[in-house]
Amino acid sequence: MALTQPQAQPDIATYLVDMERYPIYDLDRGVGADFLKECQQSMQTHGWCNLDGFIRLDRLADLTAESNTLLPQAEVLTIKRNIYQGAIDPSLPADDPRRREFMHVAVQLADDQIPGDTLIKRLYHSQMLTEFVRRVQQKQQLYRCADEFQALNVVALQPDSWHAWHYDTTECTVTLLLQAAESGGEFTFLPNSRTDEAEDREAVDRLLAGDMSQAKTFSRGAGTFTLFRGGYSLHGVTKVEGKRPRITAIMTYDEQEGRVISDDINVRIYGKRVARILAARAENQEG
Ligand SMILES: O=C(O)CCC(=O)C(=O)O
Ligand SMILES: [Fe+2]
Repeated sequence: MALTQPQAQPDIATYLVDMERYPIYDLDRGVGADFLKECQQSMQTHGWCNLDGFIRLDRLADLTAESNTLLPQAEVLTIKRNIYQGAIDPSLPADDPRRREFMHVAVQLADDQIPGDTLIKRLYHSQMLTEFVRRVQQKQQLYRCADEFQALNVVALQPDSWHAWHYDTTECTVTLLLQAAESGGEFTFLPNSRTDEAEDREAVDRLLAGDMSQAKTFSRGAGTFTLFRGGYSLHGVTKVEGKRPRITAIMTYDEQEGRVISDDINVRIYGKRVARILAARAENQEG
């Protein structure tokens, strides 16, 4: 009887990503190494790396259809938050724009609502993709976020809604546009508008006052993969116009392995559904 060796599962990225344009399968040699260098330079020079058509057009439809199938189960999240998503410098005057709270309304699937066998979850879990993100961000170590709610999210912005200006709570999030708005819904940001020590207050003030002249925006078709430093770059999405919702997958990474987010923050973001899950768990542990 012939013995067959178990075949290693091919990485889902080789199926979904346009490897001719974006050869992420080998970042150490040839075209892959050249491409990586370009991405790193773009991060260093501009603070972003925008990869249009990252997902193969012939595969994108499946990815989008899958999100559209899951989204009816998603919660409508209504979150009031300031741009820092929390702590404000107490020395700021009461009318400072940095104290302002913005309303964020989105239909949002949390990680635990996205099954493990979906293409999007498999793509997020792809070692090849995580390694690519790590190398572009030039981190010694980079792990997918281990939080059961935050790790991977699918966010639909309905017509007339926008994603309020904010800094992410993790440094390097990646966004993959699955379905573009008919118009509007532009991802807009101030690359590296702050460091751990300081913030470009002039640029931030301008954006908060509605002046987008210093902000960066791209025309991004569905399938575009964008890397930036969301924890250090004030960003948001302009108002979605037309009839079609704008859908993005948000992939979260952290330099620390096993990073989870506090229950308080998760309840604040994800609301009653997550509050119920956590309360039921606490009860089980007591009982
Ligand atoms: O939808 C996008 O392109 C960005 C979303 C975002 O900034 C976030 O979820 O933190
Ligand atoms: Fe963000």
